[in-house]
Amino acid sequence: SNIVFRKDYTAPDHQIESIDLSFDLIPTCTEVTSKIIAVPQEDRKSDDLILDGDDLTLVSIKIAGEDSFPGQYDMRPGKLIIHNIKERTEIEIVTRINPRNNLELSGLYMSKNNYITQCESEGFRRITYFPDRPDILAKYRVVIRAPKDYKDLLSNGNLVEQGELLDGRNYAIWEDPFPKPSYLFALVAGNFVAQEQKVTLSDGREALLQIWTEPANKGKTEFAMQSLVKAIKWDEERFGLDLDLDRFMIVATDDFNFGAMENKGLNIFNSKYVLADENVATDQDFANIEAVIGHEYFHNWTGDRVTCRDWFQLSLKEGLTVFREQEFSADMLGDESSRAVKRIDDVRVLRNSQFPEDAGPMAHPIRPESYRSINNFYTTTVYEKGAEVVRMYQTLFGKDGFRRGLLEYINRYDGTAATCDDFLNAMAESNYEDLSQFELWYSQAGTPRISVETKWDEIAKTFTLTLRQNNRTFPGKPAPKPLMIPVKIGILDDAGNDIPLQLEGEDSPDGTSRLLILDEAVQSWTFRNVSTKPLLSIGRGFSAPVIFNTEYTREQLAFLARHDSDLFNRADAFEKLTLQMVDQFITDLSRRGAQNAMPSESYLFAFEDILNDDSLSPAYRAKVLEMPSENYIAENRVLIEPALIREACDLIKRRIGQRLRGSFEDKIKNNQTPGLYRPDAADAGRRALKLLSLSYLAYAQDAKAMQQVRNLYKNANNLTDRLGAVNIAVQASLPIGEELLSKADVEWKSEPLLNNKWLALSTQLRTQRGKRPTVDLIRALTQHPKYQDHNPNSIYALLGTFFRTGGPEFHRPDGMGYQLWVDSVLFVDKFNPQVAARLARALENWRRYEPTLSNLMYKALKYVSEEKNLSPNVREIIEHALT
Ligand code: HT7
Ligand code: ZN
Repeated sequence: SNIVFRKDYTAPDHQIESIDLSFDLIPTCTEVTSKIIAVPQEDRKSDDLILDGDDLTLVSIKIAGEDSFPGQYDMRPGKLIIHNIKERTEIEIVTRINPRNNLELSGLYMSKNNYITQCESEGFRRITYFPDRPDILAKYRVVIRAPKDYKDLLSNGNLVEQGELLDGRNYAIWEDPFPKPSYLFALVAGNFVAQEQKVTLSDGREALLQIWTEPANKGKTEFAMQSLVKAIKWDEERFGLDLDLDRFMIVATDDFNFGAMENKGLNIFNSKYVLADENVATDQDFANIEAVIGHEYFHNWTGDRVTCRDWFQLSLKEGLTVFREQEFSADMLGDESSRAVKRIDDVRVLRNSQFPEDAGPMAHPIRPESYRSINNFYTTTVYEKGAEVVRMYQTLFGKDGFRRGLLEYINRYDGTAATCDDFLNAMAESNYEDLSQFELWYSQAGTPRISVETKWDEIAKTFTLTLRQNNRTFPGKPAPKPLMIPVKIGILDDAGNDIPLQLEGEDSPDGTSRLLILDEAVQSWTFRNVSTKPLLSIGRGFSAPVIFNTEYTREQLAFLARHDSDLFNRADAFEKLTLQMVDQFITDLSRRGAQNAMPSESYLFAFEDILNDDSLSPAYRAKVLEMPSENYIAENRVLIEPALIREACDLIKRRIGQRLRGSFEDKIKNNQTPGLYRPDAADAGRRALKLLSLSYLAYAQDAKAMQQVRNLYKNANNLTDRLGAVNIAVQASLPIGEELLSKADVEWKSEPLLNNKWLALSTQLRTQRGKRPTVDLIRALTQHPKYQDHNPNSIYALLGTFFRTGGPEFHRPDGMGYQLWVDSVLFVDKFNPQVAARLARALENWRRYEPTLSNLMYKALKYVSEEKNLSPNVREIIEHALT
């Protein structure tokens, strides 16, 4: 397979005005008839109409109503080329496909006996021959015929007709009034129940909302429906963007490669982002559902109405829509402290998974330059870093300026396929700003590092800040240029108050937070009237996706953690303090005999201070005091030693639990959530602080805490607590860990959502001396009835979680973890290359591990690379990892 380059883009020679599709649904032999109107473009380079096709059986072609004859068309691998299309021409193509065999879950496939489609990014070509590229926008009319036991036949747009055919089968006809790219096509057929609701839109129109699920899941869609209504209202209020359809549908399915899909008017969701009640979903799941429902809905404008010219522009819709989703979730929370929790969470995702990507072999700009398989580029760089880049426009221009720019972009490009440059220009022009340098965020990969230097002149009362940016260089690429980086800062005085900020040349101070624009390699700013010893707070609210290399002392970090008026930076200072301590523990432990190591008194003091600060919300305290993940700690070290990281973390948690017992017990007592379960932020925050406290006590092997964990499991009226209890028990290696896990195995009724939770929990079992290695258990669990061999959610829950978070249980010096990785990647690649490629990424940062492990990882990668029939998806990941 070939590499595709962004620079090679050329506009299509033919547009498709409309497509009439008809489906005769049969599991192993569905017939698809496609009638397209092809329109040659004035400035075309060729009269050949090039159609894509993958895994199709061609039955017949008619051109302009006539049966085709030899020489009128040619077949090439993956292409059907129809010659001599010099005028507007109708072409009818009949193909056969096999949805039952489609385990890739791309194109038309079956989930149990229901038919589902997934067309982004290149699935439509697995349904019929078509120019499957996002800059071809056509009007769709769809006829679905299915056996009479298929009651619900859905597609995009408006239902124009439905009924029974003479032979007793059912049919439905749908028409989508909005031209769309093929990747937004959707079809669903099956037997569902629908939750329905009507909403009145801002212009007085009424729209019908429907959430379709299998009958067994009736009653689990209430929260998703509320989320959808909130999302509709939010987009109206924040951006003046209304729902443009009379009907908006969501379908939930258990078999899905990704989170969800924004097909026009017919969103298809992984059921874990739709279905919820207190027994199958945790607080985090509820929050995710609100976010993903919002995300897909917001795509209706940013993705569907304005789409992408080519797949290199993916971040144009994804970065923007993630940003809109983040703002929506934050607005649903309201108060400052909850908003800070959301920001901390989003930044953790970025630092935990995007920073390593940007520092590793798969690094790419948010607008990639080339790919082998576009499906490998649905990455945290394109999504989350892309969202940070979009956020920077808002940081630069304010909410009003951002809204003006977004609406200008939509006005200019409505109904068309746009580029990242188009977005940038709309933003720049509607805010009268030159953003030519800002463009580099789209073309340069790597996380910028900024060194920070400060100087206080006590006599002159000036404070000078010098920032120096350093961007990652890539062999064979031009040297990186300085980026335009918005840096939000504040300065604290020695009592912890913000100093009013007055730059040299200004007549009077203006505010206590300032946005500095760093747009050169090195830049300095001098502030006046700084009469007490100042302490800098930098990158407030995480104003840019960069790393600040600051050289704070422990005391300074503890001071910021206590006083910074910016809640994000308070948390950040505390995190830095924790990371410093973890480093110290690792150093001590590696020299052995350091089992007595203790966190410093000042650390414990800062910790307890936050824990007991009732002016901070429980959610915020829980978020700040949670130990950084082992992966995040690894990311911050030069050499990764998983066993040492684990040992240090466990020991620190044990010590904290021992020392702060009283405060933790107090938090457990005071953060109960009696009465009916409510998934709102306030109650969720209390549960989080309670579980956090219980967890530290469990690490201290506190007898009372163990009893509390057991009781919590038994008496909980919700899954957050129940699952939290098992999680604590297994992670803290409590004697009851395995017992609770087996109880949950039996008691959690067979339900895909719960099965996957249970599988993921099992991966957290710690291997104890003389006991069966966890890796053995994971391998054995691939035969467990809760595990579905071909189901992506199963694979991610068990294998994905283990490879990503398994720590020393996965990174074993005997290589058994990597052997399971090899076997899994090769097994999954045979039927679902997209999912296999995601699993494959677990080893890409092998170079950073201690030599014994990195050697074994290298061998595992090499072994996979020697497999002859590797999919292009997995091949691309492995090749990058090895070069
Ligand atoms: N736009 C959607 C992407 C998606 C996808 C991509 C590749 C393979 C399968 C997929 N399913 C959905 C999801 C989104 O960002 O909203
Ligand atoms: Zn998206």
